[in-house]
Amino acid sequence: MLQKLPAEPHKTKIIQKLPITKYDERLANLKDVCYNTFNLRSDQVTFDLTSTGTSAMSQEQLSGILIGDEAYAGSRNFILLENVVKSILGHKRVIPTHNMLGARKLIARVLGASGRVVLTNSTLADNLFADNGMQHVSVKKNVTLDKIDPVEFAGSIDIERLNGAINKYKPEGIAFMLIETCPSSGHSQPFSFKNLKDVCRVAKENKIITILDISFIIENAAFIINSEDGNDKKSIGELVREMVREVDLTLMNAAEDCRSNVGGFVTTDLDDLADKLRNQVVVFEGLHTYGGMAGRTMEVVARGLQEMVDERSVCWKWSQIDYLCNKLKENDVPTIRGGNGVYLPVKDFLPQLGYEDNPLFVLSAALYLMGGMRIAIDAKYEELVNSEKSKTLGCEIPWDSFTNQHLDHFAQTIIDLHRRRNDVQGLRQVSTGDWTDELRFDLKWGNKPFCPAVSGIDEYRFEPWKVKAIEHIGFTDKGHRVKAAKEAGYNTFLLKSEDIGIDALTDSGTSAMSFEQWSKMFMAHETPYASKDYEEFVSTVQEVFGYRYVLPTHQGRAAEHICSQTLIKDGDSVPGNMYFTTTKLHQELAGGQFVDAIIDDAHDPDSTFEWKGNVDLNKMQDLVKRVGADLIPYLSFETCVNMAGGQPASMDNMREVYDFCNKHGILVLFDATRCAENAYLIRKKDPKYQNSTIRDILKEMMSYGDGCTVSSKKDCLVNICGFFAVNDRKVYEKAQNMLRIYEGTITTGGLSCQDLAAHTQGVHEMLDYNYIRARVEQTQYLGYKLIEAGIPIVKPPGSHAIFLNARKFFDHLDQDEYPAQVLSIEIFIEAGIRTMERGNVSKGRDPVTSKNYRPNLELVRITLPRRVYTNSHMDLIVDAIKNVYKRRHATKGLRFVYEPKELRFFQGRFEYMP
Ligand code: P71
Repeated sequence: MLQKLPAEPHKTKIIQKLPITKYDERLANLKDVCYNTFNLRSDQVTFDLTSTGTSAMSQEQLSGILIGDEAYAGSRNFILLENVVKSILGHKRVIPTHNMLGARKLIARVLGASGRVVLTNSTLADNLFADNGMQHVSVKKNVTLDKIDPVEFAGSIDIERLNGAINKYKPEGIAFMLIETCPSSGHSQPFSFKNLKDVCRVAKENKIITILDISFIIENAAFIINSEDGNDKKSIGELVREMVREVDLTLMNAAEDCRSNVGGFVTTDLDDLADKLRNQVVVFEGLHTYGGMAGRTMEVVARGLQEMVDERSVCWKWSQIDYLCNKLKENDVPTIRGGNGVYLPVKDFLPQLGYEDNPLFVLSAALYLMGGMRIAIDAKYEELVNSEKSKTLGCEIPWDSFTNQHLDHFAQTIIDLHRRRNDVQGLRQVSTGDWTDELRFDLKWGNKPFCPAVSGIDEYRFEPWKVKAIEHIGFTDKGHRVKAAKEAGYNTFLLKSEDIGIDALTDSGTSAMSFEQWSKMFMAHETPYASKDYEEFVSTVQEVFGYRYVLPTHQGRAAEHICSQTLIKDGDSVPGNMYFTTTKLHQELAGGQFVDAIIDDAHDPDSTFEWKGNVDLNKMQDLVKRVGADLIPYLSFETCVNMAGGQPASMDNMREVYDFCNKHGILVLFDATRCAENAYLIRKKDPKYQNSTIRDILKEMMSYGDGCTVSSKKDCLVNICGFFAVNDRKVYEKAQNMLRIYEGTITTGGLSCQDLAAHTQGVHEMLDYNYIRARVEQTQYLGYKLIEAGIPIVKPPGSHAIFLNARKFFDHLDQDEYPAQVLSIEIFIEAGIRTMERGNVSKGRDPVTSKNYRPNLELVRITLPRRVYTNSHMDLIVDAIKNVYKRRHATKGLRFVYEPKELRFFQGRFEYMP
């Protein structure tokens, strides 16, 4: 049996922004294309619900794009494809083609002949075979729509019909037998393995060639494993090979289960057939070792073929389609569960419409209008409307491209439409044309609205991006994790990444970049000197943050080093709204002393005050009184304070603090590392800003300061980079010298131009309201779910991380038994989730007494990388923590077996107390 997965067995590597439209725009777009969704432009469509060429690739597949051997003959990529076909499918010969039609073209030339018939389980005639004079004869089992159920294997061939057809046309009159895996013309229903074997036996007896279209073999195999007797112990890989062994040839549309964007091939073990096909390749496709595919495409296809039998990814697609299907069924929406998506029976949906009202096109147009979804109709019109296929509209779900939040949106749109189906009117055709892409429609009743105007997408709650590339994550069993934890000395910093399922150690440098960022990277011109990429880096930071001078650094602590050395002199006091390790260290290295100036609420994990990041003006006042403003070079003002739990400061506080500092000649320098998150929370919590853009809010925030240091590895959505920006020319000049000495040239700060270019794009993306909402709301989602489950956390939930209160969690442990360390390792053992201890271990020992500091806050940080994990992963984290909480009182404390003198949390090793 295939296991149901609660969350993706991968993380997001690269995203692409989804085009989001408004109802009125969609209505206008629909009118423009005369209600034919085929002709909508991709930038008008939020969700293309076709699986063809739209799946997310693995990062290994994607990187294959860059290692294409574009040789005309005998390319390395083709040799790889041959080897993978051998190992995955078991066939020794492969004939590459540019796509599925290329493959069918070769078949038609070699095995087809005018007047012969094609026996098949497809219910729609193949246009290419028809054009070559072949007749389509469906021998599929007859199953009425209401009886369709995957366990019925409705894609099977009716053996009696098959025998009847053989008797009628005689083996000489039959070109070949074509069996499609989960054919879309049959609502993506599978055939059974027994049926395949029976069909192939009959074909063999009659010397009829059998061809298996393996484009959806994985979906078909999944059904067999899950519901056909005697197959539940097989792996997907085994079953795929067994299925292929039954037939003479296979055909593959590589834009489906191989998850390429394009490409195809034919495979066989029959040498003379392979030779004949090869001779046709050169006529129609290309040379026999590339067949109309770029070398890079063959690389992507080969890697995709290799990966497609990965059990976990199959389980996830299975779980996703079940998830969508169940949501619809729970809401009484008539739904057919197909291998490749859910299929909506048109008659049940729109019973008031007749054939002449074009109900299939109506349903497609209505789903676009209400939810920004496109289910295009692509066929020869007359044949389609007279076929089985026209009875349903298939919402295909590409591999790994959409999250369950997207699926929630699809379900809600379909449910809403179904509830109000009586308000939908028909379309009349106003053009002629054989093909559906040529058709134009108009409203049947021009004076009535087309369909109900529900809000749908305009109040969506899904990630505003789709997944373009994924990275598989380590999945291990508990036994393995117990061992791994022991080997790592019960310290999450010492765990190997390959043993981690969900990595919530840090949000620093762990973001998924966008395709837009990658494309900007590729366009950069590398040079260590002055460059366009540097200029764009500077002008973007100037424009967004509002400061005059900008210096790139390789990351945040380099900016802090330069800032501190430039501004602090021996004996200075540097107030800040809570310390951060690297910030404080550089202030001290420059001769300063950190003074905590955050409001008291920030130190109380149970205070639910909304602006726990605020600076306490009384503390500032006291400091000025105590040391004098002359010895305070600047206030270090952190946005969304990390160590306080990702807590924001209010705009009012920033304004008042700046006024105060100005009056005393004290500079305000922001640590603007998490500034967009703070801006979002201002918009959310301060009614004065509810209609402002993130860009405007950030600009105003920064106007209450004289400069900033930033670790761009957080909000700026890059994996490496930082900067120092300042208004004062003298400070800038001094800092430039530091940059030359310590970091690199003044135009790179030691970075590549690629890094600068990715940063410029990242800064624009962080200001996108839809993005930053999804980002912060994911953290809030996790926080409130934990609160609901009664887990003690720092309140209120912050922007980048949730902090577990380990002291309360393990109330039976003494702080010197390191409850936060225990909790972080227990969460790993429970579910492979990596978190960070922020308590007694991190704080260290008092050098005078050698005793542990025993800080007030004994916390475990669950930090969320940006755009990487989904809410399904959040649910998994919550479940794991609930389980640890249930057995908390049986959990023992830890003690050091190796304790380094400095920064002991990085390298320290522990054992459980006896
Ligand atoms: C985080 C980090 C990264 C980190 C740093 C030290 C120990 C463990 C992990 C880095 C920050 C930060 C703020 C507010 C400056 C830096 C340094 N945070 N200011 O939270 O949060 O930036 O890492 O780019 O040098 O895991 P840098």
